[in-house]
Amino acid sequence: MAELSRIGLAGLAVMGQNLALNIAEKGFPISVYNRSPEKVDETVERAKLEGNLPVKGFHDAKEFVHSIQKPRVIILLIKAGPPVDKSIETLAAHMEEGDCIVDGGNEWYENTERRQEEAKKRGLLYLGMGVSGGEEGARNGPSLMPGGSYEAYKYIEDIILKVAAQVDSGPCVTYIGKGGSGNFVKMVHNGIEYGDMQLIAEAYDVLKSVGKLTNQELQEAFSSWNKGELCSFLIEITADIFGVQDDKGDGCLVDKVLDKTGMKGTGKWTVQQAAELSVAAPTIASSLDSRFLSGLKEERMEASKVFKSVDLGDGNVEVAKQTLIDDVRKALYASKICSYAQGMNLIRAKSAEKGWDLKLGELARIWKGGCIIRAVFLDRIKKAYDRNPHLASLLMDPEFAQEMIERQSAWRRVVTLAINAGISTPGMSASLAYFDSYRRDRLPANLVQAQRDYFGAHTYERIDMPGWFHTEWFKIAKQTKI
Ligand code: NBP
Repeated sequence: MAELSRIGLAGLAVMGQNLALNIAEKGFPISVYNRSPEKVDETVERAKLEGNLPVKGFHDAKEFVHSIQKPRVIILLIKAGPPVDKSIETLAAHMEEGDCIVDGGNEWYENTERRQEEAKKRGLLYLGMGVSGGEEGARNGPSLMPGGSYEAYKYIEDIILKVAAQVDSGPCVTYIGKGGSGNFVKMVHNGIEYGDMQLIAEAYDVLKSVGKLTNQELQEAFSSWNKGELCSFLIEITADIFGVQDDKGDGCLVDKVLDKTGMKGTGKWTVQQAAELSVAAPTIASSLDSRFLSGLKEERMEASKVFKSVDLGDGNVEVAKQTLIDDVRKALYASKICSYAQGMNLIRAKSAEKGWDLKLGELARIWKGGCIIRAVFLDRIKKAYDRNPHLASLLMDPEFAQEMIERQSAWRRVVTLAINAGISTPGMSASLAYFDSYRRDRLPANLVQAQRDYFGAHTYERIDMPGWFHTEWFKIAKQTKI
């Protein structure tokens, strides 16, 4: 009888193919399966070419399942939603009690929780495992966020500890928590990624449109930033992008790319969850709004004609380049701290609601490598939560607070400059407004509450005595009206 594989993987598009090869390379024989058989053959072929890796391909679901040692573990890397349900139906028909399904897709956490219940009825264990790092991460070491059955996690722990990205503080994987927590954490990771990308795009816009930096100067600025506090995958790839020439015409390719951003849904879910849980996440929300507005390309082109005659400045401001580069770096860093504070607060709120007991510092640790938001900065976030696991906000950590104080003048200069030049910086502005609201002991919310009581008798509290009050604002105002 042929030797059984240690694990199976179904769904051999970009992510599945690369993760399967990664698992095989770490010494775990793997069986692979895909709805369309060509991808199975392609994966087996790649396994041969990339070092005769122990990958066995199957075109038949039953043969695939039976080729895996018991208790069987099958990782799914399939388009989230109904295709995952369909695949589970196909595969679970051949699985037995004690076997385990690991969904590695960007799934809505409630779908995972439903499937966990359904799997339990069949005697199967279930994990929802966020996988980040794209194609490259999947092949060479992703950040993994498994949540759900702890028993299933322990059964695959030896594999995922080796497959995950390795950093100074260990493999970029940990058992996240119960239920759909792995998917939820991956979703917020993606929301933070949206925020990071938007903030970087705004830094680019200010430097290019106001500072008149060339692509080469932009590349130099981003490369130098990547040697300091902003050192991260996204800053590194941004610097690279400015150096790529157009192979179909003159100049840099980035200038020919259509200014319309796509999306697959995790950013939207993050903002919806923030609203659901009453957690302010304005930086992440502004990144989503920016994607919506970017989609209105034709409308924006018409609007640019209508408003052309209005003198908005449009970047015609004289600035010293190096001073601007330094200011934008500081504005980007301070804005980023606010964005991560929002994401972490969202995770904490969900954890409290669901009783997941998520460890925020540990999440920052597993994002240090492998994933799209990997950054030196995450080590500092981990340390902030190590210093105080009950930190109300990252902004309240003494080290981050000091950094915000040191950067706020530059940050205000950049946002003001952009506003005066007619260049939108929704992420940086939202972060700054978040910071300014958070740090003030008195907000104009007193007036909003008074208005609510005026027209809706919603009552209000006072600053000088306990209790709830209602005032006949209308009557008093009419009596005293001049
Ligand atoms: P896709 O999300 O594009 O999904 C393609 C896979 O789903 C193929 O194997 C396809 O089979 C299979 N599939 C579909 Br579509 N409908 C199916 C059905 N009804 N029954 C069975 N299989 C079906 O692949 P991906 O980009 O590799 O992503 C996989 C998962 O990982 C997704 O949840 C994604 O959100 C997540 N993810 C992606 C990235 C990334 O950078 N791409 C990063 C992190 C996470 P077929 O070959 O027969 O059509």
